[in-house]
Amino acid sequence: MSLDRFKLDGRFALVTGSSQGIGNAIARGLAEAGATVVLNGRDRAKLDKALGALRDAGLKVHARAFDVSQPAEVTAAVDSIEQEIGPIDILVNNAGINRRMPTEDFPDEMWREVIATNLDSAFFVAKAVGRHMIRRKRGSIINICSVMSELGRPTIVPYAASKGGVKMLTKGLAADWGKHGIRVNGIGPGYFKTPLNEPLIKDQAFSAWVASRTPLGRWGELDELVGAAVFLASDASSFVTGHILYVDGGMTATV
Ligand code: GCO
Repeated sequence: MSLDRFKLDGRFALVTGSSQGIGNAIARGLAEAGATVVLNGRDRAKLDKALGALRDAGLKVHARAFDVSQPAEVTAAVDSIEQEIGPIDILVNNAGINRRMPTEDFPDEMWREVIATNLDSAFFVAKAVGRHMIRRKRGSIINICSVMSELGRPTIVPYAASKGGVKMLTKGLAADWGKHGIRVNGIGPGYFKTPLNEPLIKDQAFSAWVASRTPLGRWGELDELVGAAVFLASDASSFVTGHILYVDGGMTATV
């Protein structure tokens, strides 16, 4: 039955930055497809709230608070998850922040914060999880890119640079780890209603621009990302690696 290929029963998934927004929606979707999911975030209170909500929905979830931009914390947390919860079959590198300011005013420390949270973290977590996946000769890694992996927009130059890097990290890891049976793909969200975009959603002119610039004529809803995540996490995409799947209402396909 072809739909069986989308099932994740018996699989373990780690989703970074999954207390809210895109990460939380994807974590819920992978759990609903049968996976045991480990949530991650830096804020323990937010993480516990997210854990409770998914457990109340009857889903198999755990939580681990660690800072994905700190390699030592990442290695310790990943090894602990592998020992105490299960082998990580699926990694979703989602953790990310955005800061908006003209480049000439952008503080150097804020550049470092954006690159560390969005790009360094994906490398550190992929490496820590990848070592275990290599031993098992299997795994699926999904890096959350962005339409900004392809396009520039004023005031978010560091964010776009970080997401361009995540796109090429995805293709590089696909090249490096295909021989180990590990698939590495990306999802490139368009404009979704998330806490990260709160200021933009409230800006009526900007929100109208998003609708006019998007062929489907609207912002995306978070559950519209779940299908792409389950596809790339599951055997339904067993011969897909190095691919960036844009879930953007057509924004990157058009001017
Ligand atoms: C912005 C937004 C975008 C989107 C998203 C698109 O400031 O333009 O935050 O970056 O949220 O990244 O993929």
